[in-house]
Amino acid sequence: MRMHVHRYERWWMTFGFSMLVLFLCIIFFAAFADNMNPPSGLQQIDPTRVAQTPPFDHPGLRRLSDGKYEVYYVAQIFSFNPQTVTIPAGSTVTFYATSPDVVHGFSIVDTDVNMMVIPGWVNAASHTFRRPGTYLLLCNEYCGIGHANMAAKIEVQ
Ligand SMILES: [Cu+2]
Repeated sequence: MRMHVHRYERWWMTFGFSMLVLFLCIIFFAAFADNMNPPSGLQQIDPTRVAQTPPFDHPGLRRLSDGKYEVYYVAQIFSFNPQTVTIPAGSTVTFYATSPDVVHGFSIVDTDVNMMVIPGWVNAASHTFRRPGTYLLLCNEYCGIGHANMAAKIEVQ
């Protein structure tokens, strides 16, 4: 016995299946050709001991060499520590962030730095700041009542 499938039904099934194949192709292309992958090999940290664990016991800016910096951030309800860092234009900065409480976001406006800050993990992202200006660092994961005020600044001079 052969099941009858209406013509429109068949069109939509073909359309749906084609879209699925198309999306999978895009994901595979992004992963293997563009090398876009979820962060891996991340560093772990005890979230109850962030304030005692170097280098997060002294969050802030470290100068590695000319034009190379790193910043260690603690994202905690509802602020970032440090609140402001100042670097010369043209610097490449690696941002390290962790959280002792809940999941936060770490997004720097006008850059492609956008990561999650997850308790128990240290996440990292780098950016080269070519243009001088004040860059806004925002939490973009809803973390509670004060979420909207959770921000910090990066001054590029
Ligand atoms: Cu938030």
